[in-house]
Amino acid sequence: MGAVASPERYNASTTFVDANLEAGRGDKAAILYGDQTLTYNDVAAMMNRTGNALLKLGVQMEQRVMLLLLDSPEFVASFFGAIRMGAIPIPTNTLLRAPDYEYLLNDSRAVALIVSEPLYANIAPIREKLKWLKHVIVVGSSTGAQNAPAGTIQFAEWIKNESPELAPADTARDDACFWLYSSGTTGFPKGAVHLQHDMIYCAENYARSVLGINENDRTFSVAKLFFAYGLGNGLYFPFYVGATTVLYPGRPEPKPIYEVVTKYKPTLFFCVPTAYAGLLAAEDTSAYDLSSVRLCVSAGEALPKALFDKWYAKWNVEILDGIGSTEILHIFISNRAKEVRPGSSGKIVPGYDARIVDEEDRELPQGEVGNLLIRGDSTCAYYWNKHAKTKETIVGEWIRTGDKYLVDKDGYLWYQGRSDDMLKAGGIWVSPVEVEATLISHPAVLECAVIGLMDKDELIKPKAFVILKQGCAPSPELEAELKTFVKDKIAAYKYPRWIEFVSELPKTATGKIQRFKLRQREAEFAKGM
Ligand code: 3UK
Repeated sequence: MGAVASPERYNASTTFVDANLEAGRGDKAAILYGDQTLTYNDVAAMMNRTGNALLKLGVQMEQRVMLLLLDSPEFVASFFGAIRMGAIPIPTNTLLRAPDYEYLLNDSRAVALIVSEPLYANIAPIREKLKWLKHVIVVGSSTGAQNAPAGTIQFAEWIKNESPELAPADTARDDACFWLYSSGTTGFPKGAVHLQHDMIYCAENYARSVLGINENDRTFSVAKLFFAYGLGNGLYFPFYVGATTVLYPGRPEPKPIYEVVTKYKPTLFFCVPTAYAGLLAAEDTSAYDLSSVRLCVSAGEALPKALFDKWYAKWNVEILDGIGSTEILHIFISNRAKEVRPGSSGKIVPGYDARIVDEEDRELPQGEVGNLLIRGDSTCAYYWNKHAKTKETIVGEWIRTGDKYLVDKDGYLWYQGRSDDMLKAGGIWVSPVEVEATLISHPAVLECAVIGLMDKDELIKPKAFVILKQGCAPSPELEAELKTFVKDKIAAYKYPRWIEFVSELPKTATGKIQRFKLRQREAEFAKGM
């Protein structure tokens, strides 16, 4: 199980592009983008032109090329074009700020940056501080070199006269292929180095085995391509089987998401829990049609049972929750169609093994909460220039996920929070996730976050920050009701001793609640008292 054949000399671009031409799919739609359709022949030509243009700039094997791109054909051509000529693309979060890009460009020593025009404003002010960056290529809606900002190259002009043919670089299956930066709770982001053989491993073991993806599928990922999650969903999964991907460059708001689904009729829909909640909260959905979708997928954070149920009741399609990570590249534990246990992450994906261990790395009995370790051949080789972090995280064949899990007697794995966000109340572990999931099932609650807070005896107890749904007003009665509600649903010691009604919660770019920011805020508040 899980062994995926890739020869010793192997360039990943051949699996995801050339193989489709060889299978006779050259004229088949690979990408739907606005009113454009790009066939697999078009993708191959654009990839090779981009690879040739990088070679002409003097970019060498193993040099890094940062991609700061909206979901678009240029993303696809840049990603596979760089891989093809042996350079290393780094798909990068488009929601960050100039100082973040300064760090990422200098840390990676990228020699070229390919950036969407609207995002260039975050690069222009830091150009002087970029020690290694030589070339900036701007993807604009406008054509003509004269329109590119000063000191940049215009993408369309850049590739226009290049040859559509390019032999793949002579890379090995274990060569670096691409990097993805992953941010922890502390310190700078870490560049996770993925190898040439990693994508095919996830495509075969998760996309084909678990989702049953095939050439008749059409994918749409609300999560953008620069996320490890979106990169599989919207690019190398569909390309692995010669399916079609729908790329949407805009903001993932409920209205455009529903419009894209209704218009392009995807069969596989990939999203994150926060966006599912937003889609469910949208007011009038009568004009939208999701009947094309055979499966929905959720990852990035745990999908509460209540969301699964509401979505199923509304759209009559299951959401398969699965957990993945940037380091492991894609989903390694997942629910399966018609075998979903809502609220769980599902079962281990073929090609991966899980261990749940205590603080001394001793295997725990079934049913006990412990640290999740994973083994599987899509795991990154190491973190770039972060030897200590690499050794802390990757131990032989195993990688520490930083997640708390338990496994039930049927092999379903249940997420219990991050190891760094767990709290104890009265000496007993409380999972903030469990308390949150309970609160969310209350009809007045839209979103919430739970952290540990010191009470007057300096003992940790749970505190909840609650965003109410539109039309619900904060009141002492509601506060009391929510406490009782939780006390009645789960163990009494878990109920939030304090509830603060708020209008927003601090979140990462991926939509994960930043509990540490709430803890910081509470600490500052206590100091000031
Ligand atoms: C958490 C989940 C509970 C968990 C990702 C799918 O999220 C992805 O990667 P990141 O590096 O974060 C990894 C961490 O996020 N998490 C993700 N999914 C779930 N927790 N239930 C889930 N379903 O703490 C994990 O360690 O941003 C997701 C595919 C590829 C990915 N990189």
